Amino acid sequence: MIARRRFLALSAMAGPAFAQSVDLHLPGGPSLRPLTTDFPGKGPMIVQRTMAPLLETPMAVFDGDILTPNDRHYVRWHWPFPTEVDPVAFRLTVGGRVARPLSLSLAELQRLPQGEITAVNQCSGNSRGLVTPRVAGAQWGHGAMANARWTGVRLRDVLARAGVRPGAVVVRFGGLDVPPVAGAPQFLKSLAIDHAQDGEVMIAWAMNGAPLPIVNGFPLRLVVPGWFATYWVKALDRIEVLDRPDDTYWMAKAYKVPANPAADVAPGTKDFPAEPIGRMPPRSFITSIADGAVRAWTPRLAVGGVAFGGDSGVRGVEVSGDGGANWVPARLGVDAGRYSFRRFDAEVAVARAGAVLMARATSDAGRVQPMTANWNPGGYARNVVETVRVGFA
Ligand SMILES: Nc1nc2c(c(=O)[nH]1)N[C@H]1C(S)=C(S)[C@@H](COP(=O)(O)O)O[C@H]1N2
Ligand SMILES: [Mo]
Repeated sequence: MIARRRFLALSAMAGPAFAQSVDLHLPGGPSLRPLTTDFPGKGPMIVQRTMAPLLETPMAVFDGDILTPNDRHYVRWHWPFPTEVDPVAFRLTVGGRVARPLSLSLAELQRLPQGEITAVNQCSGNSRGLVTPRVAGAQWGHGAMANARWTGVRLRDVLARAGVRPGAVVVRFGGLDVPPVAGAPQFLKSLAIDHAQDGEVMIAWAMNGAPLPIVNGFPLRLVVPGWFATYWVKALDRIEVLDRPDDTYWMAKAYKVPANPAADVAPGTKDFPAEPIGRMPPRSFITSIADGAVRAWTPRLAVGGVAFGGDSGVRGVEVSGDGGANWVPARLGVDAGRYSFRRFDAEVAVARAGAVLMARATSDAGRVQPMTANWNPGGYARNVVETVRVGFA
C-alpha cells in the first residue's frame, strides 16, 4: 500500500512564491492571506505560516465532494515536520505498561485486520480568526478542517498485541517531529485507556485511498473520530501505555478549555476550571457562496454547504436567508457515517437589499449550534452559527 520511496519536501524550505491571495474576512486584523502551491503533495493552499507550516483549505474546496481531496487537506504542525521518512526502516514502537513491547514495521502493522472510517479532521482552533474579542494563535478562517476516508488498523488490536497490563491509565502518542530548540516540549498527546481501546480510534496510513501526504503525517497517523485534531498525532512512531495521567506540556498546559459543554467563559476571563479539549460540537458552513459575494438578483437563492455533527451524526440542518428570522429545513446529502461531512442544500427567500445567510446544524445527539459565540482564551471549539453576506447587483 505504501510505496517504497522516500518523500522529500525541499521545495517547502526554499520559501514559497505567492501569486494570489484570499480574503478570510477576519474581524480583528489583516485578513488577506497568500495562496501557495509550494508544499509537497499540495495544491493551492492559504498560507497562515510557512514553517512550521499552517496551511488552510480554501472554503470553495468544501463545495465539491464531501471528501476533501488530499492535495487540499489543511496542514498544521507545531514544530518543523519530518521532511524525509524511509518507510522500510520505519518502526512503530509500543511500550510502557505492556506485557510485550513491540517494534512494528509498516508491513507487520498492515497484517492486522484493516478497516476504514470517514471522519472530519478539525483543528481545535479552526475559525479562531473570527473570535471576538480577538485571541492569540493562528488566525484561521474556517478552513482548518477537512474530511477524509481513513484506512488503517484499530489501535485496540495493536494494544492487544502488546498486552496492556493492569493499572494502565492513559495511552500516549508521539511522532517523528522534534522541537528545534533544546528544552521545548516534544508534541505528545494522550487518550484515556478506555477511549484508546474503544475500537474506533485508528492508526491510519491512507487518506482517501492514497498514502498520507508527508505534511499530513506519512507514514502513519492516529485518527480519533469525533475528537479535535490535536489528538490525531501525525508521523506516529511511538505509543506508550502509562500507569498515571500524562502531566506533560501538550496535555497538562496546552489545549485546555473551560470545563463546561460550550467551552465558554466571559471574554477576558483568565482563571477558570479547565479540562483538556475533547469531542467536537456540531458545525455547518455555507460553501456554495463566498462571504461578501455579489450575485444577480433573485428572490429565492439556492444555498448549499457541509455540516458535521461532531461526535455524532447530522440529524438536520436549517438555513436562513434573513439573518436567522426565518429558517427552512435543508435536504441532506449522502450519509457517509456519523463522523463525516454531510452535504446540505436549500432554497431561501432573500431581500432585494441583500441576503444574510446562515446554516444551523443539529447533531444526532440533539446538540444545536448556538446563535451566540462561545469565548475562551485559546479560541477553541467555536461552533456558533456562521454568517455569509451576499449582495445583489
Ligand atoms: N506529530 C504531530 N502530530 C500532530 C501535530 C503536530 O504538531 N505534530 N499537530 C496536531 C494538530 S494541533 C492538528 S490541527 C492536526 C493537523 O492535521 P493535518 O496537518 O493533517 O491537517 O495534527 C495534529 N497532529
Ligand atoms: Mo490543531
